[in-house]
Amino acid sequence: MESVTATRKETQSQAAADKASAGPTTVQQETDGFHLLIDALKQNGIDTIFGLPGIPITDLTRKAQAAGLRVISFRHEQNAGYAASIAGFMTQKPGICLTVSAPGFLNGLTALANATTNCFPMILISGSSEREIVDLQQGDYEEMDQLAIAKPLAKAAFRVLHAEDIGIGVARAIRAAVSGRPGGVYLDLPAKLFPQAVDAATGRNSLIRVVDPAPRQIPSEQSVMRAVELLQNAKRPLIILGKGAAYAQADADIRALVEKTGIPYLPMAMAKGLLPDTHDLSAAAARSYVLPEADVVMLIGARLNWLLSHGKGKTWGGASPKAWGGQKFIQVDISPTEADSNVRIDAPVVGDIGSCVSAMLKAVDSKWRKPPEDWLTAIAERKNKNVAKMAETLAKNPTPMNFHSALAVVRDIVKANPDAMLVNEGANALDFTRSIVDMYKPRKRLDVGTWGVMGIGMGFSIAAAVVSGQQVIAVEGDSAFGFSGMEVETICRYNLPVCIVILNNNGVYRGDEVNPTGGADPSPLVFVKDARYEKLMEAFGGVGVHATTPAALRTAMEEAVRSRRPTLINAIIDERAGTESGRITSLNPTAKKK
Ligand code: ADP
Ligand code: TZD
Repeated sequence: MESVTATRKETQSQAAADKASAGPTTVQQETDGFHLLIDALKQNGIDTIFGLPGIPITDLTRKAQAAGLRVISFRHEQNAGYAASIAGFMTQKPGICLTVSAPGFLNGLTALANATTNCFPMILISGSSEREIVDLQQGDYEEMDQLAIAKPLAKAAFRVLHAEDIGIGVARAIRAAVSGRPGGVYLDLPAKLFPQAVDAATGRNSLIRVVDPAPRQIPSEQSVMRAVELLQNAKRPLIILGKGAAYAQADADIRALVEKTGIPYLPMAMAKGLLPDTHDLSAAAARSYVLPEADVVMLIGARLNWLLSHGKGKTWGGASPKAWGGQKFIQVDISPTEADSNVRIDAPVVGDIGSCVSAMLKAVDSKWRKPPEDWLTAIAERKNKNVAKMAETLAKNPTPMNFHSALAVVRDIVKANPDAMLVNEGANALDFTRSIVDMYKPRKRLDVGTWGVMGIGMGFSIAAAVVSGQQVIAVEGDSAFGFSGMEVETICRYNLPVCIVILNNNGVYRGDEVNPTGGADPSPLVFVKDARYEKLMEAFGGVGVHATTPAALRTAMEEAVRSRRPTLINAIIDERAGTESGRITSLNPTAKKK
């Protein structure tokens, strides 16, 4: 896309303007902010916008669609934002979320902050009100100083005031979103900007096709050698793959590094499938054994944050919650300031994961000695024991269903459809799915990420379907689903192959709590009992199923995958099934006074 879409003076009809935009005309041509923005995005390979129309961006959504961009219109900006962020994760291109001013912007902002936290590249583009009025606080329609509010939550934030600066604004936003550690970027576009007329040639010349937006960052040779030497001399080495490794799309080299070194690995939730979960070297089923036992741990695109107990405490064999376990750490990461954030990193390797892993592969030569046999055997023993125990649990068929008997079905369906995208949120619904449902291919599992945020479900599902064209299976807690449930209309409207499975236990974590006073209000943790979520899907023309047995769940999921129709399966789980906060119960502050 080279050409700047041409528009003529306002006096001409829309039809004439459309004709003009279709091909060259002889009249003097002008373009405007609307078209410059669309052209700037298209020139940079952006093909989809996730958003919600209204003043001042309604016409932008219309014109973007007319110009061939895919515009996915949501029911709430937060879901559009989550969709954009995960599209960024899947494609390495910034996902675009488009919102109106103040409240629309704020609705999108949670997703932007979540994107920054998770290192997903995303650009939130919001229309904003009249600068002069906002700055004098004179009470404009949807008045808000959006740039100032976005700044602390975004990796970068920019405002464009003149149409001929749109090209620069978009270029800066793209570079900020995808270079180095990816993140969320805010782009503020005041309403006045869109109709500003610019001479077409000047406009065309102002656009930038960003060259090499995420340049490779080559690690120093010394850092690679230091890391490889540490690994080679380890007695009990372990690799931890994080979602940064999945994002990097260096799948073949990462697999080769694991296999060539013969080092067992643990995938973080969104790195599952980078190597198939059934791989011999996966230590996932022996997690609580390998973390404290390992002597050298190499993190590839994973931070030592709360998800890894900050690299210390009991999980790592430390004597007390703050005590270090004594492991030596290698950290492969694009951010030079990530190392030493929680414990000492003995061998930081700073660079992009593709370059780092390929340099390490080269350094692992034919003289490489695989890890000691006793380490591998000890892991295999733990693994086999745990897998056998889990198989026993999964084979049970209790009435009502529990998480295990329902997820045994999901596990089979994913195994039979390894290209399907799996979206997952909830507490128990998250933890059990992560450990029970094996993934076979990279970047197929999308979940609550670094914040453990509820509400990503439908936004992620919509983006996953739009970006990949594959079947999406969304495994949702009933509470989790509620955060974005209205988007089932969006799923039906775009006829997306999304199969939602709600593991419905009537509440947050579980459904059997009562009001301790005996009063009429229900407990804050429970919902309407036996809620018929499937009817929500039926309301918009999709398929709704009420499933009370694994057999019914299986039939419904198979049919959903076969038909690719929007489907919501309300899978009824024992309301006593579930632990408060799932696996992270210990993070709940509890009152000392009973
Ligand atoms: P997880 O939650 O799976 O443990 P995190 O989100 O904590 O993963 O960590 C991801 C890490 O990956 C971040 O520290 C980020 O800087 C890093 N990262 C992201 N993309 C790349 C890349 N292309 N190359 C190197 N590091 C990357
Ligand atoms: N709000 C937001 C935005 N994110 C959160 N993580 C929470 C609230 C707190 N929260 C959790 O951490 S999990 C969860 C909430 C409300 C829902 C758990 O219930 P569920 O899943 O029905 O989704 P299970 O399977 O019943 O545990």
